[in-house]
Amino acid sequence: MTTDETALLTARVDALDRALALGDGRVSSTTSARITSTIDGVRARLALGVDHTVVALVGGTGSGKSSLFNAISGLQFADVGVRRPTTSEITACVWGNGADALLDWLGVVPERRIVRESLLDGDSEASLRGLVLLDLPDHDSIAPEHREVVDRLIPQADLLAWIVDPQKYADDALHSGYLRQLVGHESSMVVVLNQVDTVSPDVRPALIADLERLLVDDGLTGVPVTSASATTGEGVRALRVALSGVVASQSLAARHAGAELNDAVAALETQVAAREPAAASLSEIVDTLARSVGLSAVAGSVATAVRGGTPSAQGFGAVQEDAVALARGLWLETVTRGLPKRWADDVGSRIASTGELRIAVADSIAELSLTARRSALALGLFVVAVLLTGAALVIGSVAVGSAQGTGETNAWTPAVAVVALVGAAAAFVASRAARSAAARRRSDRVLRDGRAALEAVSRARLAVPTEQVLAEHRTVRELIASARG
Ligand SMILES: Nc1nc2c(ncn2[C@@H]2O[C@H](COP(=O)(O)OP(=O)(O)OP(=O)(O)O)[C@@H](O)[C@H]2O)c(=O)[nH]1
Ligand SMILES: [Mg+2]
Repeated sequence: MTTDETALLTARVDALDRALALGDGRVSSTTSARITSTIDGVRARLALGVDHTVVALVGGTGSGKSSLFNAISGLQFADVGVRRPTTSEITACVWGNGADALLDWLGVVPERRIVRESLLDGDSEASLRGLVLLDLPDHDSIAPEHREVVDRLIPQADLLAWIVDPQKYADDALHSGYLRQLVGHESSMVVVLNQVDTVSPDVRPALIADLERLLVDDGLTGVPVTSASATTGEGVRALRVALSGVVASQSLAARHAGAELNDAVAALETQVAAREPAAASLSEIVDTLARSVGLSAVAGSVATAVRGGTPSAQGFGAVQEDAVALARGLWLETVTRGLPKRWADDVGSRIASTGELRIAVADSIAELSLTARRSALALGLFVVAVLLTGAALVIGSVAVGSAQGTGETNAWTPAVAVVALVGAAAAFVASRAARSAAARRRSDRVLRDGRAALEAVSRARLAVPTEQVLAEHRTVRELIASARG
C-alpha cells in the first residue's frame, strides 16, 4: 500500500465515519453496528501498516487447510487429523518479524504463532517475507465457535484462500453461506481445489471448469482458481509463487480495505434517499392556515365596518384544529416524499406538532391590527354633499319665493340651485367611492398582514426544522459520495 493509497483510504474511512455520526438516529442500528465494525477494522488495519499481508486459508472441514498450511510453510506446525473438525484455534505462520501487534489484532494466541524465516537457512523464504499465513477452523463446523472465528477473521484478512476439495466444492454452506456474500471482493480472493490427487488427471479440467462456473453463478468474476495436493505437493510451489507476488505488490491490504469500505458505503446508501425532496412552497400551507382562522371572513368584517355597516362577527374566533392538522399533514407529506422512513419520522418529530402549530397560529393572528377607521376623505365629501344639497334647497326656495312675490325671476338663481344639486350628487357618489376604496384597502391589508403572520409561523415552525433535517440528509449523502472514493 502506497502513502497515497493509505491517505485515500483514511479519507474514505473518515468520510464514512462522519456520515454515520451525522446520520445517527436515522440509520438502522444493525447497519450502524456493521459500518462501525468496518470503520474500526479498516482503521486498525491501516494503523498496523502494510509490512505484512494477511492470507487466511478458509474452507469446510477436512478440505485440507491445515495440510496446505504445512505444505506452504514447509513445517508441521498446524494440526492435521482424521478426527473432524481438527483445527479449533487460528494458527499463524509469519515470514519475517514484527507482526506481533497484527497477530494480537487477529486474535492469534502466542502458542499458535510461528516465525518461518528464523527457522530457515538461507534466503529460500525471502520472497515470502511479510506473509502472515493463517490456518482457520472449518466454516461448516458442528462447533459454532469455529464459525464465529471464521466470521470474525474474514473481514480482517487481506486475502482469503478458499480451500475446497473434489467432494465438497459445490456445498451450499460454502456458496450461499459465504461466497455469494463476497461479491465485490473478488480481488481479495483465490480458490484452491485441493486433494486433486484423489481424482484422475483426465477429470480435473472438468472439475475446475465446474468450480469456475459455480463461482460465476455466485456472482463472482475473475477469482483465480488453482488446483493443488497437500499430500503430493502438486501445485504447492505455484501457490507459493502466487503468494510471493501478493506479498511483493503490497497493495492487497489496500484493495481489501477498499472492498470492505465499498460494502459499508453500499449499506449506508440504503439508509438515505438518492436526493432530497424538491423544495415545498409555503403558499398552500398558508392558504390552509388562513382558512383555519377564517382570515377572509375577518377581513370582510373589517371592510364592512369601514363602510359603516355592522359586521356579523368581529375579530378572530378559535383556530380550527382540523385545518391546522391538514396543513401540517400536507407539509409533511410533501417534504418527506421519497425519504427513507427514519428520516421522514425525524422531520415529523422536529416540526411543530398540530397543537403547537395551532397555538403559534393563534398567537400570531392575535397581534394583527383589525381597526376599522372610517375614511376622512369619504366623510369630508359627505359633508360637502350635505352642504351643497342644503345650499341648493335654500337657493331653490328663494327663487320660488321671489317669483311668487314679484312675478319676476332672476335667470341665474335656478341654474345655481341645479349646479349645487349636481355638485351635491357628485360629492355623495365620490364619498361612497372613497369609503369603498378605504374598505377594500383595509381588508386587503388585513389579508396581507394575516398571510404574512401565518407565513412567518409556517416558516419558523415547519420550514426551518425541515430544512435542518434535509441539510443533514444532504451532507450525509455527500459524505457517502466521498467515502465511495
Ligand atoms: N489425499 C489427500 N488427502 C489430503 C490432502 N489434504 C489433506 N488431506 C487429508 O485430509 C484430511 C483433513 O486434512 P486437514 O488438513 O486436517 O483438513 P482441514 O481442512 O484442516 O480440516 P479442519 O481442521 O477440520 O477444518 C487429513 O486426513 C489429511 O491428511 C490432499 O491433498 N490429498
Ligand atoms: Mg485444520
